[in-house]
Amino acid sequence: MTNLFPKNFEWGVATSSYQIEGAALEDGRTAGIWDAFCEDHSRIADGSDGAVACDHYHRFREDVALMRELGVTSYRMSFSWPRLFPTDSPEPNEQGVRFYRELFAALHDAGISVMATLYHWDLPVWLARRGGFASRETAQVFADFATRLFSLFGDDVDYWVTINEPSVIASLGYITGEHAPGERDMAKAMAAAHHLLLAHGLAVQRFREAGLRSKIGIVLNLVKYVPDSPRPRDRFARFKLDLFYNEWFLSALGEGRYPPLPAGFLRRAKCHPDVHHGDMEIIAQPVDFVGVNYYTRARVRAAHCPSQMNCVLADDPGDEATDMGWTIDPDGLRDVCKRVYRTLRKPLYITENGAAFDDELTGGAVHDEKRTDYLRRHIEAVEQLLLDWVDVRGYYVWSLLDNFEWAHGYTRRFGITHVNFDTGERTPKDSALWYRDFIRDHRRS
Ligand code: PNW
Repeated sequence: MTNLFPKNFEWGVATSSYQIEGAALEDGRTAGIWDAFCEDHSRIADGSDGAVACDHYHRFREDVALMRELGVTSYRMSFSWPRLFPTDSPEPNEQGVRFYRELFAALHDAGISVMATLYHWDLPVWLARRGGFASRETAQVFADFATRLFSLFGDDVDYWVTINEPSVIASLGYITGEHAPGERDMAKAMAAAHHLLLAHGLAVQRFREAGLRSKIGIVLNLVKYVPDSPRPRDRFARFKLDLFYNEWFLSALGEGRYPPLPAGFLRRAKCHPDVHHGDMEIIAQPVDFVGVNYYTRARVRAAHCPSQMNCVLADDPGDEATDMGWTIDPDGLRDVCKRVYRTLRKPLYITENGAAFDDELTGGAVHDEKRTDYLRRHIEAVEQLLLDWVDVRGYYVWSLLDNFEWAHGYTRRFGITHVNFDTGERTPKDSALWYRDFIRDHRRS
């Protein structure tokens, strides 16, 4: 069989700090905005939080061993900001630094490369008190944080990611309030989106100044939006969601400008972000790669809903969906990657792709055929992209482990490894065994 995957293609798995680490208040870590958000238990489906999660902080060696068994070539993780900088002092928390050093050493010994995200939603409460990303100052504080991490971990990291999914932070964190910090304010959402992009650009600038050999990029979540019907109002609704979730970020990063808006749109609502002279050049600074998180396509319909631009998501009857209610559409991965590649012209990594299903652990195994099928079909879409001359250089499954799925708590399982949240016990699911065999048959290094 032909193997289209190039040499050095990264086959990976992904996680994030708050979703797996636990040890929330141990070894000097202070609270982050997710710890604070979860204190109101009504916000999380099962009233849970990430205080223990997968206890990865204590079990990371076992988790690296799992990755070694899988034969992955790369691991995408994120740093916990409140673990590394529990207060606004520039001195890092030594115990936090030690944890990531030990993790990177273990990965290095296993021959696994590291993709490290600086910000995967774990904002310290001390910084949230100063306004978090709704405040412009946070972009500067983030740049200083990034600079310290570049000097602490330098080339232990192969790929740096500045920000994970600015569009999801802006929408779920600041429009719907489903995620921390739980705001419902369009003006704040637009400000946060701008400050997240600015933070990204400033960090890239600092990275170039540091002169590291590793690479840097950003991770975007792209959704393939389709209109619920060919009616003009549904097509306009689709256009609006696509504008704010996808095009806004692509245009800023690729062209150094926000897309033109339909007349009077945000300005009428006084929501357009306050863009200072020079901001857009900082934002559009060249990156080394772009990470694409892709899960689903979504149908959009016009409806009376002023807080959400009069757009709502419609059901996708008859189409298969995961337990998140997300429609399975592997072709959507092709569409969004082609679009990102066309606008940004940078090597792509699929930095997250995966599915939540209600798995059952029986007799020491999890027969998760649906997840295997999801992964197989999306990896086939990646092969198609290579045939379309799109420069895709890696694919990371979300996630290595079942973990704390934000507002859904532990009720949604994305892992290819089952986690028993009472005992912490890990069991590779059938999908993990399938992925292991697939990598064995396709890696070429
Ligand atoms: C991504 N949505 O988040 C995150 O990067 C992960 O931390 C998360 O676990 C994963 O996807 C699965 O949800 C998203 O509602 C969260 O559209 C929500 C949405 C999209 C992405």
